[in-house]
Amino acid sequence: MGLEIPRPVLDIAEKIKSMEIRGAGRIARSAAEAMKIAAVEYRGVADLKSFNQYIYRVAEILLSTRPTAVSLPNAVFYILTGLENTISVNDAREHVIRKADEFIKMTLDAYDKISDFGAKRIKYNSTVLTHCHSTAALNIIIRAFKEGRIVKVYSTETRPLFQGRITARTLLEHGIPTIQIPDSAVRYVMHDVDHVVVGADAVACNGAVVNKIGTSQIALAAKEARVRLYVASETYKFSPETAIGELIPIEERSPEEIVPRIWLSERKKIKVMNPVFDITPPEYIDLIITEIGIIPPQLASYVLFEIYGWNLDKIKTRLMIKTIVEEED
Ligand code: RUB
Repeated sequence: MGLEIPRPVLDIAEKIKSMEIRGAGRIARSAAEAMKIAAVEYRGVADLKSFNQYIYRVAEILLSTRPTAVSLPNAVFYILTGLENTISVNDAREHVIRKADEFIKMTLDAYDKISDFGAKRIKYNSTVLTHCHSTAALNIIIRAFKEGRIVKVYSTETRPLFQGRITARTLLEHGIPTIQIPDSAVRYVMHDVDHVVVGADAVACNGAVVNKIGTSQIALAAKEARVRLYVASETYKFSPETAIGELIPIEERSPEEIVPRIWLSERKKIKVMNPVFDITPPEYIDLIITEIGIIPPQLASYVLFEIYGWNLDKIKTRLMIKTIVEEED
């Protein structure tokens, strides 16, 4: 497509792909930052069509990094929406910068409200279990601890990449008594747990939650033990496409995250599956805690329609932009 994509933009895309930048919220903010850098660094001709082609190309590169966290396309489409009404390159550049800043601010503001709403749902003297590393879930846990509601937290290792260690470190930094457990010990400790608090990579229209692999097993164990499971999810993690029947793709990563490379050689011939997210059905979720309020999962569609409108026009616009982005490739 002629115009070179700035190195810092490609670096962000690479870091999302390699998971140096990870977690749905951070992925979305980094993508917004990359769009902003791309707009600032545009050195092409002063022609709106060229700018748009360039920015759609940037969008496409970012969208191709990781498939599951819907926060990523939601960030990109939030920024692109309205670009069609701009009248000059400067106007378009400013649009992208303004919307990227707006999106980033909105995501950061959401943490405060989510921790505010969420902490109140944790009973005093509770033991909480969390999985993977979710900033939204951690915000609730940290706030609840400060309010004297939490006495200890079980944090799963989260194999194969051990994001649970980031969680454990963060909890300890806040002085929260933390017990790291292998993922397989969840059912063993569940009798000692009052609440499970996890994050989300995507929330479907029917209230199903996509989160780190293992979440649905934890939900199963929680339901069996009658332990309440709360999902901390900003509204930009709700998937509008699921309102028109689209499915959320589940990322599969390299087998080498699971077994030594030598196992994969012709001689050993072992097959490896490494799905990194799973789907927890709404029946296994007690509440979804968003920045606009707390909902039972069955009301997820209300959140979507609150944002995108009952007539689905905004979702259609979004799909239209998506098509343009894909065609530009
Ligand atoms: C991270 C993960 C997190 C959600 C929510 O998966 O599943 O629970 O992304 O995180 P990965 P946050 O490590 O594969 O990106 O609340 O920080 O957005």
